[in-house]
Formats: sequence, structure tokens, C-alpha cells
Amino acid sequence: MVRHKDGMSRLVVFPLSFITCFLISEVKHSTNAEKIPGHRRPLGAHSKPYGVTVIGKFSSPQVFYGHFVKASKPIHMKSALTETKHPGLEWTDEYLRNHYGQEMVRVEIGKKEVRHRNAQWMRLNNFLSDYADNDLYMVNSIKDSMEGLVHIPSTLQCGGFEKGVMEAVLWMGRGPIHSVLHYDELENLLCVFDGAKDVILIDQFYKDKVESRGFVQEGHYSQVDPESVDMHRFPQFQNLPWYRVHLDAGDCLFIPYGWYHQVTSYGDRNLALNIWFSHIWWFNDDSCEDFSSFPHLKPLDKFGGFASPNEAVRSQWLEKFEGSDDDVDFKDFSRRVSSGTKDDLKKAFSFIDHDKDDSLSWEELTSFDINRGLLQYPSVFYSHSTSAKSEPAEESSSDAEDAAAGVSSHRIAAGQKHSKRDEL
Ligand SMILES: [Ca+2]
Repeated sequence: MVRHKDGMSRLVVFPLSFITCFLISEVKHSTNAEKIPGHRRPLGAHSKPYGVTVIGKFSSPQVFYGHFVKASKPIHMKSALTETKHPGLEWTDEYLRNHYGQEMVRVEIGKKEVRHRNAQWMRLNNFLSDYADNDLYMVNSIKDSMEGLVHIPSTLQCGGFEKGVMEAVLWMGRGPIHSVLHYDELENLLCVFDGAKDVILIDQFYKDKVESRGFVQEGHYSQVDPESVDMHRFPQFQNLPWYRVHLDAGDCLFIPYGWYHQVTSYGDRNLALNIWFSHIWWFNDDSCEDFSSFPHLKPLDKFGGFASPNEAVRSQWLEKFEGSDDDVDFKDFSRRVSSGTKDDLKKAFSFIDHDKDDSLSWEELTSFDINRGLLQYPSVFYSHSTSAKSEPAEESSSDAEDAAAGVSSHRIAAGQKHSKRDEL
């Protein structure tokens, strides 16, 4: 009996001590977690978010350039697609199947983004049959016969934006779907046709903090788990200001290049399209003179399709002419370019100077054949970015009013508020 009793007490004592240890460790863990705001919580839980400027339509190109592109600030164009009756709002599964069913599309497996994972290619028909029941997410860069899906909003139809539309991606799946925290090298207009998205944005000004640990430079993304931030591994996230934007179907969001963003997509059917375009260093107001007569949306093929990838090189090269209000003569040209032999500079100058008046106009600088230029004078056109980082601008409540009222300007010279653009 005694032996039995001892056995019983051992049996009871062991689990009790195990549970006690477990409880103590849990209490200790939760005490630590309470001390570190946001630890093991979703990205952004560490502090209250800031909001971004909201307007109820597509911004005019002038306002968009002056207040958002040049200033490197996001803008939420709420209901812009609904206002302009964007056809994407009518892209049912049946519509997509009937028009593009045989197209091959790129599909990721899993609802949580893992970079460098192999994607699969499948016919759109097959994706549409399977996405509701399987962990499939279409992330498909639009090519050739699907280009009819891309409509350029009035915001990007002039000023120089229209020359640099580089790529569009169609995103589709059943939520929730989580992206990694990352940045892009191009300006991004993200538009939602069905479902909703929550976007977390972090100003590129905080590059040092975001990238100090667990950042994959090659892919421009952080290894932080957006669903559960480990503040021990990523302590720099504790003091990171962030912006939150909720996008419903019909909304678009401008994400400036270099800004970090993490996107969570919701809804049984989440459908979105984003347009990537080159940064422009100054704005050609003349080309926007007839803006009031522009259509709200214009098919991409009216602009000759996507721009050559070398347009991104031109965009970066044009940073050298930032702040130039007048046409550029050879002296100014060679001082600003400062690479290549004098002979090459002379030839390149002459190559760009289409009307041979010994000065380069905005039109000439943005229109010369960049593919040929890169082939013939690589030392002149391949070059490094020069601008330095600066403080992010304070949020201004008047932005939305300015945006709504419209701000006129003549060839706004790009300001000094850009962080260094990453090498392309
Ligand atoms: Ca000229």
C-alpha cells in the first residue's frame, strides 16, 4: 500500500511540477512580451499608425507629381476606379475565362509569400477552377495578348509618366494572403478590383532601421514575419513609424519607389492590378495642357505598350538634370553627366540634340532612343545616382485640399526630398 501511495504521489507530483514550470515559463514569456510592444504580434502592432492623404478620385498629373511623386509620399485614391467605371470592376471569373482562359499565368503556391519559391505556370482556366479551394495565388506579369487588361488612368497620361509605364501585374486569389515586407525600385499604383487589402507602409527614410537586420538586399525584402514580429530578432522595429491604408474594391494606392510595404489581401475573391512606372525627375507641364479633355482611362496600347526596360536607366540618368529649369547646353551637360570621354560626351550630346540647336530640351532628353544611346555611349548613360537622403516631409492636412483644388505649375523642377535610388 505504501509503495502504491508513493507511486501515486510521484505520479501526481511529476505532472504538477511540469505544469507549474510550464505556467511559470508562460508567465515569464508574457511578461516579456508585455514589455516589448508588438512582440509576437502582427506587423504594426507596436504603435499606432499614421494615415496617408486620401482623395476621392484619380489625382491630376500636376498635383500627383508635385505633392506625391516629387515629395515621395503615398496617396490613397479612394473609389477612383468606381468613379471612372474601370472595366476591371466587371472582370468576373467568367469574363476572364472567356477572354483569356487559354493564357498561361504565373501562380504561387501558398498564401504566405516565400520569396524564391518556385512558381508554377498554368492556364488561366485551370487557375480559375482551382483557386477557391486551393492555396493558389496568381502573381502574373501581364504580357502580349493580356495587355488589353491594362488601362492607364489620367494621372499617368502626360507629364512624362506616360513614357515610363514599365510593367503591370495581375494578382488574384482567395484571402487571406500575406506578402513579405519589401520595397520596389519603381513607382507603384496598386488598384483593387475585388476583395480588400490592408497595406502597411514604411517611409524609405527609415532604410537603416528596416534593413539593419534580417534584410535580403538582393530581393529587397525583410525576413520579419508580418504575422508575428520577433522583437528580439528585429528590435529596430520597435520604434518604426508606419502608415496603414485599407483598400476596398474600387480604390488605388500610390506607393512611392523605395517605400517598404506589406500587403494582406482579403475576400473570397481578391483581384488587383498594379502598374509600375519609372520615377520622373521633372514634370513636363506642356504635355498636360489639354488634361481636362483626357479620358479617365486609356488603353495601354494607345501608348505603344510597355516602355523598354532601358527607360528605367534613362529615368535614373535624368536625375543628373534635377533642378534644371532651362534647356541644357553642352557645358552644363558635360558638368552634370561627368562620365565618359569628352569625345563621347560631344557625340552623345549631338545624338540627343534632335533639332541641332546646341541645346537639349526636356522633350529631347526624354525622347531620344535610349536603347541606341546605351549601345553607342555606355560610359555616358550608365551612371550612378547622386542625391542624398533627407528628412521625410511632415504630413500636411492641406494636401488633400490642394489635390482636390488642383495646383498648376510649369515644369516643376524635382526637389531635394528623394532618398538615394537603388541601383537598377
Ligand atoms: Ca535641341
